[in-house]
Amino acid sequence: MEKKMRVMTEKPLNAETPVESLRSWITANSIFFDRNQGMFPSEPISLEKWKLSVDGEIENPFHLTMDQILKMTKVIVANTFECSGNGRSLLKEKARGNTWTIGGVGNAVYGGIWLKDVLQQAGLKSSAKHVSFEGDDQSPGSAGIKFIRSLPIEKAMSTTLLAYEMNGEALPLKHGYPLRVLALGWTGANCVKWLSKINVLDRPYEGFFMDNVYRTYQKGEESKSGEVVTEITLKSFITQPLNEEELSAGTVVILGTAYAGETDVDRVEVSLDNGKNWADADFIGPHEKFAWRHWQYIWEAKEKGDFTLMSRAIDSDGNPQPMNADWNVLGYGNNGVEEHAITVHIR
Ligand SMILES: Nc1nc2c(c(=O)[nH]1)N[C@H]1C(S)=C(S)[C@@H](COP(=O)(O)O)O[C@H]1N2
Ligand SMILES: [Mo]
Repeated sequence: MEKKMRVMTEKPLNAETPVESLRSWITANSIFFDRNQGMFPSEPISLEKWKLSVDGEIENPFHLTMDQILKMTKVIVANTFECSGNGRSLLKEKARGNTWTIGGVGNAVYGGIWLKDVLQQAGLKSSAKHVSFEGDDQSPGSAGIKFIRSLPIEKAMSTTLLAYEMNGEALPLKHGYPLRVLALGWTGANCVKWLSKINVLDRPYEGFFMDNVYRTYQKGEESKSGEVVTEITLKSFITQPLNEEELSAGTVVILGTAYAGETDVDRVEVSLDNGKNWADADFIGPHEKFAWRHWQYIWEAKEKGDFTLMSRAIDSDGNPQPMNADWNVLGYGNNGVEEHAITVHIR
């Protein structure tokens, strides 16, 4: 039976995927986390009315209909996608925002077109340095401002997808129907839903959702002085057993996941004694460039007692997942090993 999502706010809808559902390599559309700044369209827009406009620092401003998009070369990509604020409520020092635990992440197989194919058709001028995307939310954001985000031209011209399909179905309404941006390996905020306008710019887009949020800054600093949140940080966590689960002595199958944005995860280690000793976990399941890697570790739990379990990922450049996350005012990018530790009771 499918577990229920944990709803943090109803209006707008912000809900996280239950841990149990993160054990599957593909996260089903029905259970994929929801993150909305505003109310999403109440019903799907008719494709006759919808079009994507492309404008700005380009030779030929034009627009594309869905029919035209569907005739372009289709790409299928598995991508793990995480909200910048995922893990926020696990930080030791409280940070402002939705109380994500670990379920603000999921992995899906998307179908769509490369953004670069659209931009090449547009003919970029030499002044083209950033690309902004506008979403068609209803009254978006507490600030009542359109959800507009930009990406640097290098990301836009390489691994950015415009997706119209999610796990073999039309992109669900909640997730951006009919078309959304997917900056592969980058956090959710970089992936505008209900995409309607693309604007090529000579500088980053300036606006609320670029400058006031989705930046890492410290207390007493201006939000704009912080870095924009881009790539997903190296992280692993345990999905089985659950935190505070009571288990019988014997074989315990520890399951988890690990991901590193645009980088590859090389290894995952597990500790059964609060970080004193570590042993290698085994990868299980598919290995795709932008997708998480699931892993398992078989624990012969002989003794009764309380145990603190941890996992630690190491990326292909040899960087380990940090023991503690770098704190920032909005609590973005919590990838700390300790913050994600769980306790289990062997009875
Ligand atoms: N138009 C629009 N796009 C958006 C948002 C939004 O509020 N409006 N939220 C962003 C954020 S912060 C995240 S984490 C992802 C969430 O996508 P999902 O709801 O499909 O999981 O969408 C991003 N794109
Ligand atoms: Mo997000």
